[in-house]
Amino acid sequence: MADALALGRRHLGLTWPNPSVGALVVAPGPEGLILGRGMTQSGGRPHGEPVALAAAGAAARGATLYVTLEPCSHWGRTPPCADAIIAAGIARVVSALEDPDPRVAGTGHARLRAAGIDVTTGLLAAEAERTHRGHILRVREGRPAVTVKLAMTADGFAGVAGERLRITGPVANGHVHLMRAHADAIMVGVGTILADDPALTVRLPGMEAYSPVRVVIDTMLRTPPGAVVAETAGLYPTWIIAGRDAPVAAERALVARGVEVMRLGSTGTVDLHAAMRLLATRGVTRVFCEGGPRLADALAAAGLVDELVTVSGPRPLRALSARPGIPALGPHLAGLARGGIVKTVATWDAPARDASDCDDD
Ligand code: AOF
Ligand code: ZN
Repeated sequence: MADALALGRRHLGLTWPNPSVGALVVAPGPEGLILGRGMTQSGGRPHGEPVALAAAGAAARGATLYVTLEPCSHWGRTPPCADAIIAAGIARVVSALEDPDPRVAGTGHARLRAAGIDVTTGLLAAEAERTHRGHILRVREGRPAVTVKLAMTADGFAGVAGERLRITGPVANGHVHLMRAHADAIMVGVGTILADDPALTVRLPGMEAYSPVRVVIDTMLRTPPGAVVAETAGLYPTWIIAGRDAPVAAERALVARGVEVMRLGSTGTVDLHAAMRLLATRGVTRVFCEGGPRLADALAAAGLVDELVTVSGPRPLRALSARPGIPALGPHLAGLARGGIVKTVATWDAPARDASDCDDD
């Protein structure tokens, strides 16, 4: 099951609105010979099980299927996975978790049992819940799972107002690109666009297809039409979530670049709960928020942070700027971190040798 989970995690970020499910067909007997591997494919179909069954072919008859989420029992673009498993002659199914999707919700396991298959559930359930957290939250709460990532200096600052700092080096940046790849959407506040003009794409060799949708929270549509995220909206989707009172002319200029502007009814700042609901409606299951610190803390205040990742640079702020810094963790995020509710992953690496080693984001 651990192998099936690892397999499924490889397609996180590609399969939304569907979960990324891993499946292994294993021969009966103590050797545990793997006959077929599968995971949910880009865009969410085919599901993981038929891919693994096809790889195993006729050898699947009498074999065991390990699967990280309950096989579906509903008709989508293809027949239910439960039917494919029965037709392949699988003798035993080991499943990590019941699928909370109301179209499934136990009926997949029941269908397999009714066909005489030996079904075990709950193996590595806690780990499967972590892997499928985006899917579970979208189904149960109508919102995506949210990871907040903040880069910080060795002494805990996110930067200084109006100045662009290179805080982290190439190893940490590679780590961040991998985390981006496994998200469905990258979110930033407009302040980050104005300060850094980031690209917010995945620039790892061979992983370009993993670039997520870019989402900017921008109440008054201050994103310049010349910003990188607007200029490249034709290549990588850019969605800007704005308030009701944002100027129409700004919207037109952004839409002309291929940006999708979504207005929420609220006046004042964007209602982050409403923004998350909107993203879930659009199929987003995993959001990776890269700041800035104000948006990150507002998400924490709204109870919308599931995981906090801090990426530490090697230098203290005074080595980077003489100006007063903005603390990376605002009061609400600091509270979450202290309470241990949120996992903190620290990455530290050597300073970049020169600017070309640094990430432009
Ligand atoms: C599986 N195996 O690999 C995945 C499943 O829109 P559809 O028809 O593709 O169905 C999507 C639902 O199927 C999704 O909400 C989730 O409940 C389940 N995903 N099920 O048996 C898979 N990805
Ligand atoms: Zn299925």
